[in-house]
Amino acid sequence: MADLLKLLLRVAEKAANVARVCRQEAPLFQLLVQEKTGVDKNKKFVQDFKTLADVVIQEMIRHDVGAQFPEMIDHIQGEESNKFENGLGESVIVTVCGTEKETAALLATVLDGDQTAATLLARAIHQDAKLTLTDTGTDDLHIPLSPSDLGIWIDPIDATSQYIEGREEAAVEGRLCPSGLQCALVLIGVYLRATGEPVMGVINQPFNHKDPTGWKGKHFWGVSCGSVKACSVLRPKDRPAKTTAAGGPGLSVVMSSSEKQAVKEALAPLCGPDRLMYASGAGYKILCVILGLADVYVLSEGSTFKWDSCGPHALLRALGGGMVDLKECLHSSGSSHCQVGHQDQGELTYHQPHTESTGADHWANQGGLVAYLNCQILHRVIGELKGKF
Ligand code: 2IP
Ligand code: CA
Ligand code: CA
Repeated sequence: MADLLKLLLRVAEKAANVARVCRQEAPLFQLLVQEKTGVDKNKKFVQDFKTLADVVIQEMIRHDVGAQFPEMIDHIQGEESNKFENGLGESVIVTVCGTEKETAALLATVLDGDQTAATLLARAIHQDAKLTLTDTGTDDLHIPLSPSDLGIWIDPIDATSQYIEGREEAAVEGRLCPSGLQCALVLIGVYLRATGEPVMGVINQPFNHKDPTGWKGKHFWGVSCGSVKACSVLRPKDRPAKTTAAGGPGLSVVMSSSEKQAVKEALAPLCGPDRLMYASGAGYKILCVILGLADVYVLSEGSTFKWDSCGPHALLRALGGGMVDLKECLHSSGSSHCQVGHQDQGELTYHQPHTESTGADHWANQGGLVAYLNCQILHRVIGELKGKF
């Protein structure tokens, strides 16, 4: 299934191109922003936005993966619904058509007849992403998976609010970006339909850094399938010291700025000075753990969803870490998670909805989560949080 990984890297790069094109054209970007309503609304935000870019990206990924792996087409899910309402109140189903021209014509109906915008978008969707996979080593990978056993979760753009706001913050080497365009990510995760285990993940950061020709992106991938573990990011033990947060005084923890005060206070004593950090974007915070910019990401609420965590979770597992349901860990006795044979206790899974919930909450990570690379650190954090909130 190295072919699937390569395809996901390509479609994620295409998605990043679409995200960049939409931001480059200010009037186009204004046009694309629509307010979310109804049960799909993420309760966390008073104003949550849905962009046509989101919908278009998700449909493009579904289209491209379905074309190459027809066994997967009914098992590709994402955050967005492909129903879009235009300025005239008409409902349009957004799909990727056979040709660029047809897609442009369909998009024009969503964009109230704006041909320029529709043509620009359709071009980005139908363009073949030229991604040089030099750092990947994907050619030698033999991944023992069959498409008919797999499902996919897509978050076409995570940290939409940062994407829409579009602040251009200068990144500091070795430090995370608390907010800004860097926090916006394309997330694609592959899981086993039978067990819900995440086995492959791709993260594309469309706005990694800016050079004189514009914003440049970066991609990351990981595979964790039985004994096959591979990742584009170095394993923690192979990383040069100083480039990571690990090893300094105290732990480093990244959280949402809206995290409960009781959780912040409980974790502060574990952390070194300035190492209780805040950043936007659920996916970005997990990426910070993957890259060693933080030891753990702790979230006490059910405000993330399967599409936020599936892809990055696969990278954590590829590096020997994981992502657990916080509530489940707080209520379980002992520390069996690190012991042989119990590695998967409390790990998030991706195949079962919460049937009692409605709308997006169907697929929420309801018990909150902890993302980690080092199991001992996970235990210290869980131990510290027990009984505190
Ligand atoms: C959001 C986004 C938010 C995050 C929230 C996610 O996804 O990642 O940034 O909140 O949990 O559901 P926070 O930044 O406080 O962690 P989206 O942008 O796709 O709606
Ligand atoms: Ca998200
Ligand atoms: Ca999103």
